[in-house]
Amino acid sequence: MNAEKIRRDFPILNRKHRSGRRVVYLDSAATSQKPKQVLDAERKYYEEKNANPHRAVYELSQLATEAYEGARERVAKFIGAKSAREIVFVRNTTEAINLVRHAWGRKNLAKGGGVTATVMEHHSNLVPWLLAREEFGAKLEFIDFDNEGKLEQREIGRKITGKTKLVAVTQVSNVLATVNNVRRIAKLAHEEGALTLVDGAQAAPHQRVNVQKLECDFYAFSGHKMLGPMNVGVLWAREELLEEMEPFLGGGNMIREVTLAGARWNDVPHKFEAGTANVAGAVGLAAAMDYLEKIGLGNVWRHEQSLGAYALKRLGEFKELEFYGPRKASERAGLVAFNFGDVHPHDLAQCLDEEMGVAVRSGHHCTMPLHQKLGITASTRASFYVHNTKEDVDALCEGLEKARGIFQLK
Ligand code: C6P
Repeated sequence: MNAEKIRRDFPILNRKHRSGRRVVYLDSAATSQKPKQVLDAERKYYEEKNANPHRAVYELSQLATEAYEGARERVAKFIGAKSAREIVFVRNTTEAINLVRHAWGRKNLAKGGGVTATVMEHHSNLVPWLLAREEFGAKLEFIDFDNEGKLEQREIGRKITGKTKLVAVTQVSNVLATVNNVRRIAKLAHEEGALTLVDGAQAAPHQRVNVQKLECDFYAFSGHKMLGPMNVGVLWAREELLEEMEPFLGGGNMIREVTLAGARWNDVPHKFEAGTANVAGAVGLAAAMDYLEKIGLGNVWRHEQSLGAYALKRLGEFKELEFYGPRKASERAGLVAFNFGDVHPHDLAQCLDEEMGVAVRSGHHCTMPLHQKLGITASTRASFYVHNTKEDVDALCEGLEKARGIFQLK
C-alpha cells in the first residue's frame, strides 16, 4: 500500500503547520483525520437527501431513511454481524458502553452481579462499571497486567468465575498497544455463564474484526477513530440480547405506541435510537468503511505494525526513553506511549509541535489506573494510521533530538 498516495486523500494533511512544515499527524488513536471520500459522502447526503428519517412519507424523507438504513447494512457487513438489526447507532464507544450499563446492566447486575474488567481499560470501559457499582450494587473485579503490558493469564482464570455476569475488556490498549485475545476471554466467560463486552475503539479501525468469530456478546466502537465523522459510533449485540434489553433513552422513534398510561417499544435496533438520528454521520462512517476495505484491512494492519516496528527501533536509539507495553513489535498495535527522561509529557508534546509540527498526545490518555499501575502520571503517545510514513517517525525522532538539547538531557 502506498501511504504517500493515501496521504493526498486527506485535505487537512495538505495544510502547512504554522512553522511552514508539513503536518505530521501522530494522534489518530485520539481521533483520525478524514479522507475526502468521507467528506464528500457527508456533503452529498446533505445536498441531495437530507430530511428526518423514519418520519415522513415524502421523497426526501424516504431517501434519508434509505441512506441511514443502507449505512447500517454496511456496518453489519464490515464487522460480520448476522444482520443489520444487530447494529445500534450511538454517538461513540463511550455511549455504547453506557447503553449496555443501563439497558442490560440494570436488570442483570443488580445486587452483586459481577463485572470483571482489566486495569488497562480506558475510562469509557471503567467508569460506567464504577457507576454500576454505586447505582445498583454491581461487584467489580480487575485483571492486572504484567511488566510487558499483557494481561496476567492466571488472573484471567481467577477473576472470571461463576459469579461473573459480564467481562468488559478492550481488544487493543490505547496506551500499551497490547492486543488482547478477546476470543479466548469470551470463551472462558461463556463457560462461566457470563457475557463479554469488547471495547473495539482501537481495534475496529485497524484490523479485520468479525464479531461472530470473536464470540463476544457486545462490541463497541467509534466512527471518528476510523476515518469517519465525529458523533457516530456503533454498539453491536446479538439480536436476542437486544430484544431482552430495556430501552436506554426515551423519546421519539424508539416507540411503537404511546398512551398517557405507558408505552410499547419499537423493534430493535430502533428501540435504542431515541430522537433524530445522525444520518450524515452514519453515511460518512459507511464511506470510511468503503475506504478502509478498498485499502484492505490486512494491509492497514501490516502497514501500522511495520511503522510501529520502525518506531520502536528508532526510539531505541534514545537511551533516556522508556516505552510501555510488549517489547516485541509483532505483538503490538501501531502506537507507542513513552516517557523521555524527566521531561513532562506536556512539555515534550509542545516542543515536538513547535519544533517539528509533530502532533502527539500527552497526558493520561483517559487511563489513570493504567498509569498508576505503571507508576507514572502521564506519557507521550504517537499513534499511526494509513497515511503515516517512515518520514513521520523520523520527524518525531528529529524532534526528540531537539528536545534533548532544549531540556538539557544528558
Ligand atoms: N481514546 C485516546 O486518545 P470515544 O471517546 O467514546 O470515541 O472513545 C473512547 C475510548 C474507548 N476505548 C478506548 C480503548 C479508547 O482508546 C477510547 C478513546 C482516545 O486514546 C481519546 S481519550
